[in-house]
Amino acid sequence: MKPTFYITTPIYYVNGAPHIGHAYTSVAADVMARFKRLDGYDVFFLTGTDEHGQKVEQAARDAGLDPQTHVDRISADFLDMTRAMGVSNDDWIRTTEERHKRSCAELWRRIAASGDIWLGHYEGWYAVRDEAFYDEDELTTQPDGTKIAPSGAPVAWVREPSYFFRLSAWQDRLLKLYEDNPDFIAPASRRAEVMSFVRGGLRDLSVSRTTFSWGIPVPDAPGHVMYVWLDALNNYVTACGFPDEDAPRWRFWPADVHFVGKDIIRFHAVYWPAFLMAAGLPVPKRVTSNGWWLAEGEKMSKSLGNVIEPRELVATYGLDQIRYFLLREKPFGTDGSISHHAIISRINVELANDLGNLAQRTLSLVARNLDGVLPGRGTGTLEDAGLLTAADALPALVREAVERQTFHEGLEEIWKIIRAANAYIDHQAPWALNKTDKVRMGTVLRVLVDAMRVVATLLQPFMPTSMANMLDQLGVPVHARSIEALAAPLADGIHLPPPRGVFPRFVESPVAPPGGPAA
Ligand code: ME8
Repeated sequence: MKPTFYITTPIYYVNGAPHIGHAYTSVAADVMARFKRLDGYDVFFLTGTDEHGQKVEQAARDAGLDPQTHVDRISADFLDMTRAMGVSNDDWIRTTEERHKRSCAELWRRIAASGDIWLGHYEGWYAVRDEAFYDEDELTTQPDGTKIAPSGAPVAWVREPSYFFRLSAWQDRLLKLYEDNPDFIAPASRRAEVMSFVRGGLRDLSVSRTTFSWGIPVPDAPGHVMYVWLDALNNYVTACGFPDEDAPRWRFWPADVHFVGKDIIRFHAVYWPAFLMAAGLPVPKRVTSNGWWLAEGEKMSKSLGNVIEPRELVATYGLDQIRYFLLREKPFGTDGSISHHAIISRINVELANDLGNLAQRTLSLVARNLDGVLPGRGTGTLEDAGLLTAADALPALVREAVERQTFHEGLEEIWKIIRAANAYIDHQAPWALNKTDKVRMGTVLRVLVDAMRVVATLLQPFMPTSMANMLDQLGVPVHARSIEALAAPLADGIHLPPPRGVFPRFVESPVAPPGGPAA
């Protein structure tokens, strides 16, 4: 039986249109899901939409729609974005679904049964934009006297009856969880932040609201709806069939990794494990957080009009090109900037030149000088062995990078081999060998095909369509494209199809691309 692997994205609020930040977290999680499948795991990959709470209710009101019509519409738009980004999720969860309401009611009952829920009054600051409570000392006073949260969201004073979760009782057990599991929170800088937050002491958390109704009712408590974060986090167990622990999907719980943005690490690394422990359920193994994308160096905002629409980027540059750019341009955990200039440079230098030309040069020589017949390796030289040994070492390096979410380093390792293969072909000059030593030419071309096969196999999770195309051209059968299959060599003498370019150069048209002209 294959080992299981459960991977999730945040479920996105349906208060506005999807932007590149949402697409990014989903694509990064998708790369890991696809890599794990390629590496022999039984993967369950979940994404979806977060549809309750005051913020969504307000967005519906602003749109002049009843909440259900509004959430149906925006959720469909997020699903469309998810498809457009090539995300290979196995399920699409919406928190307005019946299965989720049932699951939340049961989670609530279990936490209440453990004695960790009490009824009181909440009085304090709340930011609807973040759907989060803040302490006075976390806020900044603006010149006009209003207060804002660390995220920049405006806060308002609320006072209402509320149920509380006894978070204060979980401080030591949370700290023990972080200490016993150093990989639970990534990257390390976020882990340190969370640990210092928890060491600073935890206050009980308000987990129900009474001043609006767009939420999941608290069992046996008329007028109370669940705090949207309790509802939202629970999506991860709902999709595994909770509370039915005989459900086939329950085998995936606990999650192996939750992908989240750096803005929501506290909810996932503090509240979520505490809720689960209180309910007597196992906690996830890892919460990994991504940094922020800026648009041409600036924070994206509706008021600045610089919000990047992922589907427009894909229409302009191509899906695989954008997926590659997002994973290559910045380290996963840190902030980075999207600019048209940077996208074009990655496409033209790394995809079209380094990788595209390598394939084209090699495969057109096989087609032209060997009638498309894949030669055997023959007797190798030290240089051949150097390239092949480096290529053989690649799967382990990329696997490690994916496991740590250092995707850019994994890609850099792959590009080291691509650059080495380009240096090799220049030095061996197989085009010249065609006249002087045809046998040697065959060996050189075979070494190149074998190195490119490793590269294309490992790049599949990043650029699925282009790499399927490249593997077709390299003569790799569809059933032999896993990492394990690399151990078995391609048969000598097979016929390779005529080569076609995989990555065209991006030539700027006189019309400016969406989002303005290239910088
Ligand atoms: O927080 N750069 O949903 P949300 C990179 N519903 N990533 C970004 C980004 C940016 N500029 N902007 C957003 C919520 N993201 C809750 C989650 S989970 C149980 C509930 C990504 O629609 C990032 O992953 O505000 C962030 O965490 C997520 O979008 C927030 O999406």
